[in-house]
Amino acid sequence: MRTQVVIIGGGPSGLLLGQLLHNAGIDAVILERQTREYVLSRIRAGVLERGLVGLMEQAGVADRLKKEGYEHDGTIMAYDNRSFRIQFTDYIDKPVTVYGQTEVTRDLYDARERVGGKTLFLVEDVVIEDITTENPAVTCRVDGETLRIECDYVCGCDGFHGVSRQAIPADVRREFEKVYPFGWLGVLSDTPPVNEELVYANSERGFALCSMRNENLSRYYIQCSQEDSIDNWSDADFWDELKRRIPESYADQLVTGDAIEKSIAPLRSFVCEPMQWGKLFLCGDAAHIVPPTGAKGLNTAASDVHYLFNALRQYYIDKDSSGVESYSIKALARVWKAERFSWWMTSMLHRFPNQSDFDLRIQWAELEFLRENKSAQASLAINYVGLPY
Ligand code: RFL
Ligand code: PHB
Repeated sequence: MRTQVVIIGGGPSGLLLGQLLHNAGIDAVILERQTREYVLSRIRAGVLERGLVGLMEQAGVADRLKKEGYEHDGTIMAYDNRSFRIQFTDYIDKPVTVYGQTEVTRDLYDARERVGGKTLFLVEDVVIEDITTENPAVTCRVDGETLRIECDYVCGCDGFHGVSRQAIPADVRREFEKVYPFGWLGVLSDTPPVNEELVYANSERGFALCSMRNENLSRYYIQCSQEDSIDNWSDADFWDELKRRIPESYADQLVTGDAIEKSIAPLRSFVCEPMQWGKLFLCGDAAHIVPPTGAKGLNTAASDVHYLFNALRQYYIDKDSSGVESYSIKALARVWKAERFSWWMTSMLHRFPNQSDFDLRIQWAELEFLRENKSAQASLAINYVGLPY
């Protein structure tokens, strides 16, 4: 088989890139290790930057997002049983959109089916071959058969645990990593959100976040230990702990119900440099991970898609290879700023083991400064709604 671009990974990055390429008349095959149903069962991001919404529009898949997404022009920060609001639009003329990653992915799969794009599911043993030559290929096993796909370029959109990153030789690849000494326990429930906007809370019992998907679907998170298991958390225990971590004014309003999903995610910052090697480009979580505190993971994957799509469009349509040559440099410049913001939000809002009284006072002073100071709020707002591409 031959195609122009092989995309490894049918998560949001791979699908969005595939749709943009399709619309530009560039042929791509997507290889996904799981089934579509499995990919759609992963509950992840909920907050979309304007840039991602723009890419969904550009890809022609934003109709439902426009109808069902909620625009938020502010967020609540809470600490010490008090809270304050940051109005993004006081500082930047853009809101964020609350619309689940599951729905983004569903819209992209539906669009891909409509246009008849080739997606292979349940692929195994994906191997990238001859990536530094003019004739790269990807081999894999599907339905017990071995398949070899020759192509011009390979896009590694296969997430943190994928195979693409490993195709960059170890002596070329530089990895930067910070693992945080805690995780997030998340619950999705068929209940109305406790507040119209997200509430990020620093409490002496640890971080908590109140988020949502729609008027009757809430998403809550609490900081937990790295070793914790969802078996240790009954629904009642979760709600009790959440109430202890958010200001009383919110706890009193909290509507509880059965958890329809419960999971624990580790928190990590990670960047791989470079993000390209020969004819291979890394995109999204395959190249970088952020802790979810700043809502930047999916959004940073989207900015990679923007740079990569433009580079490939320039190569195929304008016959100009300058974009494909500079992809890694352009993408990484923005990635590191998202890394910094996510690290800062995480450091300000969580309780760390062995935090001294000094560390706690500094954290408190950071939050006080943010509450009182317009420049500090502007910095949060500009980063949260998303830096320009
Ligand atoms: P994904 O979503 O991991 O998709 C990769 C796909 O590749 C497939 N795959 C392979 N396919 C073929 N062959 C192989 N060898 C393969 N290996 C893997 C996988 O099955 C999968 O389908 O990466 P992608 O597309 O780069 O997307 C990244 C986002 O999923 C991620 O950054 C966000 O979910 C992070 N994130 C958030 N991001 C935000 O922007 N805003 C948020 O509010 C937000 N909240 C979150 C989050 C992530 C969370 N968790 C669970 C880590 C909240 C949480 C709790
Ligand atoms: C979510 O709704 O899942 C969500 C929202 C904001 C974050 C992280 C996750 O910072």
